[in-house]
Amino acid sequence: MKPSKAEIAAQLDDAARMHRPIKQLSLQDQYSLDEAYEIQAISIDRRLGRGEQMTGYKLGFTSQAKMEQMGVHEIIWGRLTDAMALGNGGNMNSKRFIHPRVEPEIAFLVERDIDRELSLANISDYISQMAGALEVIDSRYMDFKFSLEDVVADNCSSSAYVIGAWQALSDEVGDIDLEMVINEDQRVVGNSSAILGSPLNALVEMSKIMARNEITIPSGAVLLAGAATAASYIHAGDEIRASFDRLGSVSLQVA
Ligand code: OOG
Ligand code: MG
Repeated sequence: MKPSKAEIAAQLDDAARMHRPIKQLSLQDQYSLDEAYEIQAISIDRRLGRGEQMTGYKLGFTSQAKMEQMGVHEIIWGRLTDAMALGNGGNMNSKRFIHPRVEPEIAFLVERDIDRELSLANISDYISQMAGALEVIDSRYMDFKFSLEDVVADNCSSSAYVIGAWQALSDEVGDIDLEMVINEDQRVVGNSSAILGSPLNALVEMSKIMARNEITIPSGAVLLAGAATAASYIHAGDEIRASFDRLGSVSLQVA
């Protein structure tokens, strides 16, 4: 019999907590995209039930590089909690992850509750700050392989994030050169324009998605616009630094 959404949510939540991957759902049973988002919501409720607090939302697959790397070609969204937040320059314990990957991101801080669809013209009434960021993604599926529905149910692989120093929001966010260096030998370069032409378009998209789902994004929430580049695997001992034009740098040590 096909497991219930609550059972799947528990499996995904346990996989994250025990750092033990599970088989892709879609190789066993079919779940619709709506069901996948319901599974995601239930799995986050489990986290909130353990005392975690929501900190924001993220988008995924907003750039060609990410879509091609993972073979998923639709924009997805997920939820962030305080247990995922790491300090800039801080450490992450790789033993608490399955097969973590890191990607440079641009983050935004919500200043006023977003309870409607935004347009490029009124974004700055709701969002006042931007920052460079790193996102650590860690699929709960074996071999980091998934379908669209699988990854949505798995809260879009969300597992940790690091935010750099906040700066005033500016239109220049649409043209920020960025580079991520791992141990001085692995280097990924990109530009924020790879994110739907500009991360500002990602914010408009995010507001539309949330309006459709009748979710108000509260002031104080952090939003991740999605990576401009492909993600890189990381391992104990790695040092990661992402540098952004105008936004400074963000770093993370893997212990
Ligand atoms: C899914 C998460 C995608 C992004 O920035 O595009 C994402 C994954 O790649 O595992 O976070
Ligand atoms: Mg991401």
